[in-house]
This record gives sequence, structure tokens and C-alpha cells, in this order.
Amino acid sequence: MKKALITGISGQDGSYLAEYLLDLGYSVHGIIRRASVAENQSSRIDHIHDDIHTYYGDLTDENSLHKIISKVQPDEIYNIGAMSHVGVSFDTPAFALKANTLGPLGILESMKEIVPSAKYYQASSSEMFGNQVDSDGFQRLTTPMIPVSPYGCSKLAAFNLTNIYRDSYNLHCCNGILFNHESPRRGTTFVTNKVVKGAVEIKRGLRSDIQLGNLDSYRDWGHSYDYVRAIHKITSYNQARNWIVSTGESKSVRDLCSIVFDKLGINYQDYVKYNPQYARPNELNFLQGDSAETKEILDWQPTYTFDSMIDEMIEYWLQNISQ
Ligand code: NAP
Ligand code: G4F
Repeated sequence: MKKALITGISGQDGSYLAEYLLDLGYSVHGIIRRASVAENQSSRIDHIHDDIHTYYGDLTDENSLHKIISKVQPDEIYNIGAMSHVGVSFDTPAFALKANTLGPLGILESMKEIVPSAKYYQASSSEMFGNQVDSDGFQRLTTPMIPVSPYGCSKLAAFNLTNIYRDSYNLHCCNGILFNHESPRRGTTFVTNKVVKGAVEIKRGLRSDIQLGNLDSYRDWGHSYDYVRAIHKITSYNQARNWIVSTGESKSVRDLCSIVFDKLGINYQDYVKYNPQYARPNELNFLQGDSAETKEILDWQPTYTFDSMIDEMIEYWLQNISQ
């Protein structure tokens, strides 16, 4: 039985990945950090609580990472945990760098010493590209990476460290450069679930508006379930290297609002209000990833469309928000 260690197991991707690896017969181990209200923190993994092994640790505490890796002796390490909110990274840039850069560095150092034959997956991000786009309108592995947020900067340093540990020490280290991915488990401060939850509350008469920042940025939105399947394929592939995971289709935040409100039979223009509090000091304007190589070599295809993902998210909130 293979042993997988997942940082960020309580998060959106961590929870889907844990379920997926359990289904494949893995022994699944995960790192959680202490929270004062533990009930909220474990809501995405409560249903698999008895099937997984969890350990208290923190990406900003390299000793905790070292101890857990020594104890678990994992065959595969998925570094999914992070301070993952781009907007918040402008408010807590030092924390973003500690968790997202020094965290992976600590894991790589421990892996080199304790389990050098393990496979390592680093959750890299399309936010690393910043506003660089190839002339055909896509980002790919060769597109320059010039981040425009502390989060993007923290992820680019971790991306480079992952490459450096692969090339310098012959470790099996992979980066998945994943474009935005969502689901009913997405945190409600990210724009998709904020809009879907808010629109359902408006439909139910529980609120009068949703306050958003920039409506004119474009994102390439896929589904977390599909993307964790890609994460497993990337880590299992015989050659350690970097990959793009995306749908190849881009929509604006305004399109998102229009589609979600239309599905509920209401007009977004009557309810979506601009609040500068949600605008960022710097913005990444356009993302659209070219994942042709990933689809071909890893035989990966998304199972959700944008529409079926939004339908699932709307259905979730209709079921969970009463009149
Ligand atoms: P998420 O839902 O915010 O989950 C992040 C996880 O990291 C949570 O379990 C969180 O724990 C944990 N975490 C945060 N700070 C930590 C710390 N200091 N020590 C230990 N654990 C910590 O994010 P996600 O959407 O699943 O994303 C997963 C990964 O992919 C992240 O690395 C993200 O940056 C990256 N990524 C995401 C996307 C996307 O569109 N979703 C795209 C590209 C890359 P708590 O529950 O305690 O907060
Ligand atoms: O949903 P978002 O916060 O996602 P963002 O910034 O693209 O980051 C996500 O995707 C990255 C991959 O590219 C991940 F690495 C990262 O961890 C995260 O998962 O914002 C999407 C867009 C932005 O342009 C933002 O300015 O929506 C715009 N937006 C407008 N109003 C808003 C809001 N975003 C949020 N979170 N909240 C708003 O009220």
C-alpha cells in the first residue's frame, strides 16, 4: 500500500485528493494546523475522518514538517497547503512567503534527507505568469513568469526551488501549474463561490446585493475534482517534470456573474455592486492555459464543463441555504 502525505488536506483540493487516493487504495496521511474553531476547519474531510491519518503541523514550522515526514515515511508528498488567497497576500505578504516558499523548502530539505526516493508534487499556480500572455492568447510552460502579487511571487520561488531540488539532487520533484479551479468546496471568499452563494441568497430573499472588486479580469476556470486527477497523474508519471493544467477557455468575472444570475432567473446588474475593498493593488488581467501536452501525454481530460460546474455549485447552495 503506497503512503501519501498531503499538506493542506483540509482545503478544497486536499479533500478531493484525499478521497481520490483512498479510492485508489493509498494510505492517506495529512497535515492540519491548529484552529480555534476546529469544527469549521475539518468540514471538508469529516466524512473520511476514520480513513485518514492526520497530524498537527504548520508550513511555517519546518521542525513540524521534518518530524511528520520522519514518522510517516511517505512514498509521495503532495504539497497542496498554502496561503492561497491572492488578495489577502497583499495584506499578509510575509506570511504568504513563509507558508508558500519556506514551507516547500522545508519539505524538500526533509525529503532529501529522510525519503530521497519519494515523489514530490508542488502546487504551482497560473498566478506566477502575472500579465504575460503569448501572442496566441495562451500561457504555457515557455511563457515568461513575472508575478504581480506577493502570492504569485511566493509560488514562483517555490516553483524554482522544486526545479532546483530535482536538477541538483536527482529527486522526483514535479510542478503542476494549475489554472483556477473551483467546486462547491471552494472557499466563499474566492470569486466563483462568493458569486454563486450570494446569488442564491439574493434569490431566496436573504440579501440585497453582492459587493465585488474588478469585474473585467478573465480566468480559465476548471473543477477541482478534475484537477486532482491531473495532480495524481503528474506525480505518478515516470519522468519528473512540469505541467500545465487548464481548460483552455477563459471568461470574465462579469461573464461569471451574468451566467450565475441568469441560471437563477435574476439580472446581475440589479444586484452586483462595486466595492473598492475587493479591488487589488495590482491585478492579473487574463488567464487562459494551453494544456494540450498534459492532455496528450498524461491522457487527462476534464469531466466537468464550466456550465456543469456552476450548476453543481448552485445546486449545493440551493440545498444548503434555507428560505
Ligand atoms: P485552499 O482551499 O485555500 O486550501 C489550502 C490548505 O492549506 C488548507 O487546508 C489550509 O488549512 C492549508 N494551510 C494554509 N496555511 C497553512 C499553514 N501555514 N500550514 C499548514 N497548512 C496551511 O486552497 P485550494 O484551492 O485547495 O488550493 C490548493 C493549492 O493549490 C494551494 O497551494 C493553492 O495555492 C494552489 N492553487 C490553487 C488553485 C485554485 O484555483 N484553487 C490554482 C493554482 C494553485 P486551513 O484549512 O487551516 O486554512
Ligand atoms: O477567485 P479569485 O480570488 O482567484 P485568483 O485571484 O485568480 O486566485 C486563485 O487562482 C489562482 C490561479 O490562477 C490560485 F493560484 C490562487 O490560489 C486562487 O485559487 O479572483 C479571481 C478574480 C480576480 O481578478 C479578482 O480581482 O476575481 C476578481 N474579483 C472581483 N471581485 C474578486 C472579487 N475576487 C475575490 N476573491 N473577491 C471579490 O470580491
